[in-house]
Amino acid sequence: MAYDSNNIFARILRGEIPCKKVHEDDHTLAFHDINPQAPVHILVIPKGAYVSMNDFSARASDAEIAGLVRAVGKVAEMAGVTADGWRMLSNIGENGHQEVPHLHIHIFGGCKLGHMLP
Ligand code: DGP
Repeated sequence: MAYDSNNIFARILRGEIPCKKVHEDDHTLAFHDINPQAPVHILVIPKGAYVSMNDFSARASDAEIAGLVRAVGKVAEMAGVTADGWRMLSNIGENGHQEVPHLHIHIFGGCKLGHMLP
């Protein structure tokens, strides 16, 4: 799937749409989900133009991959969920119910999360 540079997260990255920012560094931006599904629900996105883990895993540089993983860990720590446990999730494509076609990692926490089975 080709990257659509007008997707909502691309527009957030360009500052065209506001977000409740949690963290930003060279490779990533993290912000609160507009429709939280848990007391903590934060999205971490790479700044690069990647649709999903499909192309990120294939095309991203080692620095971008490390940057995203480090940012997810840092944001979880900042959100105060590491001691009690949390969940990271990335929906991919149609079967994965991905709505926004820019790679994003969901961070859920702050309560006992339900089991997630297909
Ligand atoms: P999904 O693509 O299904 O993994 O989920 C997309 C998530 O993005 C969904 O939880 C809602 C969130 N979202 C959609 N539009 C916006 C927006 O404009 N701002 C923020 N902060 N979150 C959004």
